[in-house]
Amino acid sequence: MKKKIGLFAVAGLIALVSTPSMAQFAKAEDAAKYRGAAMALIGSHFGRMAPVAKKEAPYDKQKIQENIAVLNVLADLPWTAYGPGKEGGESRPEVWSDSEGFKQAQDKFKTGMTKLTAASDTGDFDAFRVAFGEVGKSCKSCHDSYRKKK
Ligand code: ASC
Repeated sequence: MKKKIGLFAVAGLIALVSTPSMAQFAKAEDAAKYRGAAMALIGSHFGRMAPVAKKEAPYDKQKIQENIAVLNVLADLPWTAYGPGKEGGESRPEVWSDSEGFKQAQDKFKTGMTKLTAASDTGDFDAFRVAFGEVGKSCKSCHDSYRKKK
């Protein structure tokens, strides 16, 4: 019995540190830094596929798939860091005042990522290019509405 409780405790601890939805931030500033860092990584992994989509670099099915696998992990990270009272950083107040619209923008991105993943698995360059463009549009429209202008 004792061993079983120990195992549950370990499993619980792993879930606590590894589940993004469990992420906790002591200060609003910490949350803003976290989502900024996650967005920067998403931008890097998304942006490195741009030359391929623009036909400036060769299409390599496996490389694209590997990159999209990383992106699929990163794509879940920023959203838990926009909780109540976590205003600031590059976020516009609309993230909180229009939380429904912000949620829809997240969903558009996630749907786009699902389609991009499926397209990249086919190995069809044009399918990849079109799906890549759609995700890019979702990034841009969300930034236009919810990110502070630089
Ligand atoms: C990126 C990045 C964005 C989007 C956007 C797409 O690589 O950092 O914000 O793509 O430019 O339109």
